[in-house]
Formats: sequence, structure tokens, C-alpha cells
Amino acid sequence: MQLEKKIIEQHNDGLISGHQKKFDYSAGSVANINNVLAKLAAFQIAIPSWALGTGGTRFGRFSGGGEPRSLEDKMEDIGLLHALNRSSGAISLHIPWDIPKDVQAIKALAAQYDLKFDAVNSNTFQDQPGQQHSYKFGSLQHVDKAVRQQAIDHNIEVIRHGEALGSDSLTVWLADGSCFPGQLNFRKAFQNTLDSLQQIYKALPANWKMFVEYKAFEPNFYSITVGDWGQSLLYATKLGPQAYTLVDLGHHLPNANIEQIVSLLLMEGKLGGFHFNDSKYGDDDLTTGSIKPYQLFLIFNELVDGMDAKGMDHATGLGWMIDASHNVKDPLEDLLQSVEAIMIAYAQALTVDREALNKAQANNDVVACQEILQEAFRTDVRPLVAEARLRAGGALAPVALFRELKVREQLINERGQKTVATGL
Ligand code: LRH
Ligand code: MN
Ligand code: MN
Repeated sequence: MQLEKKIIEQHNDGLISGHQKKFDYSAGSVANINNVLAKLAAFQIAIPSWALGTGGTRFGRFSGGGEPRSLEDKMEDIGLLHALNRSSGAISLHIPWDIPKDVQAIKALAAQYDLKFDAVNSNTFQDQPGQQHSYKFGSLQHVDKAVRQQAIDHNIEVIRHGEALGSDSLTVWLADGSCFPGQLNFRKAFQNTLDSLQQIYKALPANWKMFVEYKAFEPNFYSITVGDWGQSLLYATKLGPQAYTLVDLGHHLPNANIEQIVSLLLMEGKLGGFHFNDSKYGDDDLTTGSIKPYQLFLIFNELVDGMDAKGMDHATGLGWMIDASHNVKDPLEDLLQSVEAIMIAYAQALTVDREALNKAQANNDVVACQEILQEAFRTDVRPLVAEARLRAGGALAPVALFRELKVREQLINERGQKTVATGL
């Protein structure tokens, strides 16, 4: 199904007077309101092709029905999200979960839904049917050269798929590591991984980026060969200017100061992008902003501070992607919530009184620093985000409209109750 403009307009007509009051009130306290609205409207967040179905855990999976059966269905879903919020204009593909069979048709569909292809993701954490060598003991780090070569070839194949679609970045996340002390020689594993990444790096087109994603643990529970931002930065630095670190918010040890990591990577020109999600314990892949919205705001505060100073383009400079999994929510509603949370954090960060903050920092006025940040965080910027969405042709209340239109029921009718989308 494709949402007609008329339906969104009717929905907005019903809400406009209430919205206008809230917007006028909120906008009154923002100095550069049109600038803020333009930045919000330009900001696009890529939806992962693997997050459109029910994720499940290793204990079970409870499908809500109507899940996408193909890449085409997934694009239809993202097209719907983008029509509702006008901020989800990109898709990030995971290969081989979502190999485009007919590239021209997929590109035409992307154009129809106004979607771009963000980073393509390789998968050497699972064995695929018919695969010659197993990744049980790692892929790019493997002690056996033949296994490493198979994983290198796969990554190069993923680059080629991405090239055909018009993507311009590859995300490499490795499950490589070890489960027990002594299982692995750390230095050999690092060297093998670096050597393999170098082979992949050589295959990158000149305008492409490689994102090296790190993760503290899981599925390996003693060591991970790209385990933290230090290791990722080490690989990215050794690889060269096209390699960057990717920050997945759920991939840190508890209480890590992610905003500080982001700030320093950005300063070093090595921040590649994000996998947005939220977590309470580990790589929980929960809805972005559902557990630690202040942390999300603080991350965006660093981004606005670091990027505005350098005059970098928010819309195209980095890979902005969601990486989430949905076990108890409708995946589409959940993604609408994640995008909204990201936009809110961005809007809050844009409204921080930066001059006053710089001054307070220079004076070691700790109390003022906190007041300034929390003034922005505690201000309700939802009307600003809604106004940006309205001006871009989106819905004032995307989740409410999704429900009013009974989108899930329609998808179940179209696709069936028992569908299983590819992904985790
Ligand atoms: C690993 C990860 C990585 C994978 C995705 C499915 O936990 O975050 O980005 O590609 O999940
Ligand atoms: Mn991730
Ligand atoms: Mn993850």
C-alpha cells in the first residue's frame, strides 16, 4: 500500500489548530527557528532492512503478522514510514538477507518511495546454506587462510551489490572473537583481521567509506576482535582515509560515556556513523530513546557542537542508521517511535544556548553548564519536530495515523498472518 497525500492532509487538517498553538508557544523561545526547522527537515535516518519483521530472541519469536516477505515488501514498509514522517528516506541492506534480485526494479521502487541506499552490511557471523567453510571460529580473523578469503570475497561481493544500487558505504561488523581464555592469540587475530580488512578496503570504490563497527561482547563472551572504539579506531587508522568507526549505541559495556567517544571520534575525523537503538543491559536493540533519552540528547549535543563548528553537512556527512529488533511491538510503530526520538534529541541539541555554554565552561561554572543543557533537554520540542514534518508533507501524528488507517491489518490481509521476514 502507498499512502496518498490526500489522506495525510486530511489527518493534518484535523490536528492543525491544536498543533499551531503548541508550535507558536514552542517556537517563541527558539532564536533561529527557521534554521532549526530546515535542519530537522533535511535530516534523514536509514531504516535497517532487518528490522521490519519481528526479531525474537533465542527463547522464542512471536510474529505480529503481515511481515514483509521480500525486499520489495520491506521497501514498501519503509516507503510507508517515510510518507508518514518524511525522515526515513533511506534503507540499509544486510547481505545475503536482502540480495536484490532485479536491481533495476529495486532502484525504480526506491525512486518511487523516495528512498536512498545507505550503508550495505556484510554478514560473516552466520553460515549460509552451501557455504564451503564455516565461521564457527571467526571469519576475517580465522586461523585458516581459506576461511578468511571466503569472508573477504563475501565483503567484496557486498560492495558490488551496493555499487549497483547506488550505496556508498560498507559496514563491517564481525562476531569474531573467542569464548575462552587461551582460545585465541590476540595479536595474530588482530593481524589476520587487519590483513583481511585491507583486502576489502582495496576493493572499495574511491567515493566509498568503510565503517568498522565494534561490539563489546556477544556472540563471543571472552574477547571480541573489534571489541571497542579503540580497537575500531586502530583498524580504521591503519586502513586509511576511507575507513571510519561506526558507533552502535548498544555495543558498549554498561555506563560507557558514549557521548565522549562520539565527540573524540568526530574531532579526529573518524566518526563514520551510527546504529541507533537503546539498551538497559547489553545489545538490547530496544527503541531508540526508550531507556536513556538524556544520553541520546547528549550525543546529539556533541554532534551539533562538533559538526556545526566544522560546517559539516548533517544530512549527508555520516551514516545515520537505526539498528533495532522488535519482539513485543509492531515493528513499524516502533521504528516511527525511534525516528521521532532521534529527531527530538537533534532538535533539543540544536536549541542549546551554545554561546552561554561555552562561557559557563570557560568560567568553570558547573551549575550553569548543567542548567543550560537541561533547559534544552527539558523543553518540549515535539511541536518543532511536528512542524518540520508538516512542512515536509508528513503527518502531524504518525503513529496515530498508522493506527487510524489500520495499516497492520491491511498488511496482514495482503501478506498473511504467518510471514517471516529475513533478519535476526
Ligand atoms: C550486531 C549488529 C550488527 C549486525 C546487526 C544485525 O549486534 O549490531 O550491526 O549487522 O546487529
Ligand atoms: Mn549494529
Ligand atoms: Mn548489535
